[in-house]
Amino acid sequence: MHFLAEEEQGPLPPKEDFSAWYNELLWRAEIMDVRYPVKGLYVWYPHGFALRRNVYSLMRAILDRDHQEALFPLLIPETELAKESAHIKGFEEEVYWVTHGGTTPLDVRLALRPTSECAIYPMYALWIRSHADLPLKLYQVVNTFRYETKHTRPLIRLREITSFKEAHTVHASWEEASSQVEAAIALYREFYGNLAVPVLISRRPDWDKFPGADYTIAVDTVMPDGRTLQIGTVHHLGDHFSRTFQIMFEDEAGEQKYAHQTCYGISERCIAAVVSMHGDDRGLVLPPAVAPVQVVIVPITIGKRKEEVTAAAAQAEGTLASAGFRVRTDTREIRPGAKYYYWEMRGVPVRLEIGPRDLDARQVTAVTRLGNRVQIPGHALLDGVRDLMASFADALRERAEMHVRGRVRVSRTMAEVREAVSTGVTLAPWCGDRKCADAIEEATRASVLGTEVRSEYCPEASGPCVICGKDGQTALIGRSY
Ligand code: P5A
Ligand code: ZN
Repeated sequence: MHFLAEEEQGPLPPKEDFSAWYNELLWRAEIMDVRYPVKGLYVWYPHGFALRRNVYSLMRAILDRDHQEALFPLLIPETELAKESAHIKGFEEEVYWVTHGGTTPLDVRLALRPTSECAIYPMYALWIRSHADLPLKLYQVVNTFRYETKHTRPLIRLREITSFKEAHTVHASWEEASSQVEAAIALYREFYGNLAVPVLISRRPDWDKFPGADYTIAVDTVMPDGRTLQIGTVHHLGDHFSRTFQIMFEDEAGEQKYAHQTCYGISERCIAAVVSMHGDDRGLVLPPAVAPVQVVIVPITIGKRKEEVTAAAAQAEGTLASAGFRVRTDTREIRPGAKYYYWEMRGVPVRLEIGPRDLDARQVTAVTRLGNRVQIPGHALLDGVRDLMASFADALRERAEMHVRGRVRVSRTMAEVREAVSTGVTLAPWCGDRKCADAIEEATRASVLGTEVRSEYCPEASGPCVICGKDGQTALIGRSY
């Protein structure tokens, strides 16, 4: 990896130039290497992988309260994938096919899962017998493959999604499944709350719902350039798949009934959101909850008293590590300035500097990744770092909320919509007709993302539709990734 004098690489492109900044940051901070020779497939560096592990641990901790983790196969026989007609229609252009075993053509072609409904539901049909088996709530974290034709981007639009967390639930009634949809939205809210990523939640227009769903609720965030990124979706599947796959149960009265289902998913886009939301011109800025290194200690050992400084650094590391902090001491033989640069690029929340002057004053100097500098007395190191870390996390959250708040506007006319979507998203009255949504898109290159918007950042905006003037409800409109 690149341990060369990093400062010599020159500064990152400014975050204002978002695409250039994003691409450059991903490899300099050692998140992803984009040089793998297949389009849309990328490599996780160890630092990126450590971030991924922490982010997905948060997700697992939330899901494990009332879901169980399982694992289903990657390959789906064509006969299963083609069973649900809306589903296969939605995915047919995106499926990768395995057609041969060696040189022998397969009797039944095998799809690389684009998502796992058709791998999981035939098994659910075998497993579910009675109302006592319900609700069933399973999830898996797997790779999925989608032959995306839009511009591919690391972590954002992949052909191999490496970190697809998909949950699949089964219920006795449509109403129970819709309560599960609400529960899943709450889980995703909590998850993104932990990552300090503000979200906008809305119901996708019918033509944009998941293939095979009754309705889709989407979680979007607003990227630094004002475009939205869909970072999670929750689908009410009704009984479409249970009728297709014969997922039936005997109810309390002894009658055979079709089950009702939901599914919901998140990909490594959640990491794209963390990187993009919090990063700055000097590199990554990571929330302490997921930072692979939470505290880096830089001993200032130039000149005399090297041993004393080294011992103090080791003692500080021991104190913090045994309290559960992920802490590293950087003892490399390079200038302290080069170390600061290196760890700032990688998003470490708190840096401790310990030098001769700190020894004399019986203190350490602590600097957060947002530039807050304080002296912590040696005897109060643990509490001092805890407090500083907590205030850093709060500041990060506030900054992200300010960003999103500043990018959301209410519009009443098409002129206002056009203006608003050049820098962010807008809430505007829309009648619900696809024709009007198409007209908005044609005029602004922004689309109707959803209605029934739920977010503390989004005021109500009903009134006459911005296109036809008929009665309209509040619609979330934006340009999306
Ligand atoms: C829900 C889980 C599904 O596939 N089946 C199981 C349902 N929904 S989805 O909306 O199609 O995908 C879920 C989320 O995955 C992200 N996503 C992607 N991320 C990176 N690259 C892609 N090509 C890609 N496609 C989808 C989105 O965040 C989406 O909400
Ligand atoms: Zn209209």
